[in-house]
Amino acid sequence: MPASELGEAKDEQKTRVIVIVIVAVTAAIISGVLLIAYLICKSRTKFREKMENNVIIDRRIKSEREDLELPLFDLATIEKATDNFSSNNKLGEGGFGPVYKGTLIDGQEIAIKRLSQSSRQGLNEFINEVILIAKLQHRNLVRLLGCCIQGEEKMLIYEYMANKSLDSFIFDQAKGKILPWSKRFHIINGIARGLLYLHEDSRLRIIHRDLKASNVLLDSDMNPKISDFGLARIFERNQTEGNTNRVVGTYGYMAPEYAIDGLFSVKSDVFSFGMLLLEIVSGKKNRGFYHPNHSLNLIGHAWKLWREGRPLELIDVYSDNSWTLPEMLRCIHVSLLCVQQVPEDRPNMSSVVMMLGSESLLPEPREPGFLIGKNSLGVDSSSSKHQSSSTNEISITQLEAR
Ligand SMILES: *[C@@H]1O[C@H](CO)[C@@H](O)[C@H](O)[C@H]1NC(C)=O
Ligand SMILES: *[C@@H]1O[C@H](CO)[C@@H](O)[C@H](O)[C@H]1NC(C)=O
Ligand SMILES: *[C@@H]1O[C@H](CO)[C@@H](O)[C@H](O)[C@H]1NC(C)=O
Ligand SMILES: *[C@@H]1O[C@H](CO)[C@@H](O)[C@H](O)[C@H]1NC(C)=O
Ligand SMILES: CC(=O)N[C@H]1CO[C@H](CO)[C@@H](O)[C@@H]1O
Repeated sequence: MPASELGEAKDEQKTRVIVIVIVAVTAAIISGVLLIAYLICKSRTKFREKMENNVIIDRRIKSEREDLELPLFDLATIEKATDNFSSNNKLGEGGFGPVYKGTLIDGQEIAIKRLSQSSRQGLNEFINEVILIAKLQHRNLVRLLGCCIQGEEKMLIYEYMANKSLDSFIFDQAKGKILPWSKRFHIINGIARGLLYLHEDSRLRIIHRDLKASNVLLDSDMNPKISDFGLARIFERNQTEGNTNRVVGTYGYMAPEYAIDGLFSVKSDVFSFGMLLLEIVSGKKNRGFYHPNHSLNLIGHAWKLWREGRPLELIDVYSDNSWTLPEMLRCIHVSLLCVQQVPEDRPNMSSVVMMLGSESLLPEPREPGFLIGKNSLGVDSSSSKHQSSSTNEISITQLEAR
């Protein structure tokens, strides 16, 4: 091969290498730029989505509010009423955030439920509560006065309940004593009528799903009002049963078919009502119930005493003679009917209200669900050792059922 040709070939090779290098470098730069642009775009979209979501939710709440003619409170008014959310005015923790007491300029007392800003789940419950409770009006349901939506702040404003929640009375040795039987019976009937309204008499059919002593509030005359509709569900008129993968509620009050299979219906609320009834009558908690002679929970204990024909041993809270035997026996009887294992066996709320108010003969209860206490979701029932029982009563909102 001649030298000149050889040189040409070498030059060609050089050019090729240069071209390849240039192409490679360009490609790398371009893809780098594209990648950066993509990342920026993505984070922007995410941010925008978040903002849009927020706007959509705010708009939704606002339109619901307008439909419902729910008054809007100014943030400054609320800050003033609660002394800037001072810890002195904090009443406790509700379903989706802290609850404060406030006093408006005109002297009216209010309770404010403030959505904690980190809680995504809380937002759903907040909206649920706005939509539901604003449509409901009954003297045994807590009344929503308005809401406050301003910037990041979202709050619901309720009438103030002077005597706090039912659990602070019935589970307290000292305060329990000042709650005579007549008041207890009044409270029981009020809760039953509130629940009946939710199930059958309102425009909607509503399953509360988290009925428990701490969700029953008492006004200054000790009238009971059901509160906390964050977990409630609306049913179609013709719907009888719902199913969920997310079992929410509170252990100790959940019906077995709900806790285990996620099936809820008016009858799972009836179970919770029966449980609550048993707690009001006995002054004891189902969860954390302890008896030296067996490992049954409160339902199991009541059932045992009932079958042995000595139901009145359930009761040791009344030092006075204010109670009337037939009423009390009837309440125990009705509560056992409500907590029966099979949902179809449980009475509906109209029957419950009727049974509580009459002296008609009641059917014999069948075996209740959840007789065994302490973590008894189908596990070892013969264990008789008493574990340190948790009296934690926070509603569970994140539990996966299956
Ligand atoms: C509440 O706090 C904010 C900021 O911390 C302050 O600007 C405002 O004046 C306070 N309002 C009252 C009523 O104290
Ligand atoms: C309830 O009724 C509506 C129409 O009125 C119907 O579309 C729906 O399928 C019914 N649901 C059930 C569970 O029967
Ligand atoms: C437990 O059983 C014993 C023996 O049967 C009995 O004497 C005692 O009263 C029971 N305890 C309670 C709290 O019922
Ligand atoms: C409630 O139960 C009673 C007795 O079983 C029944 O007659 C009545 O139709 C029921 N009410 C509703 C609304 O289902
Ligand atoms: C039993 C009980 O504590 N009742 C109280 C309910 O609230 C009113 C108003 O604050 C009090 O006057 C009652 O004593």
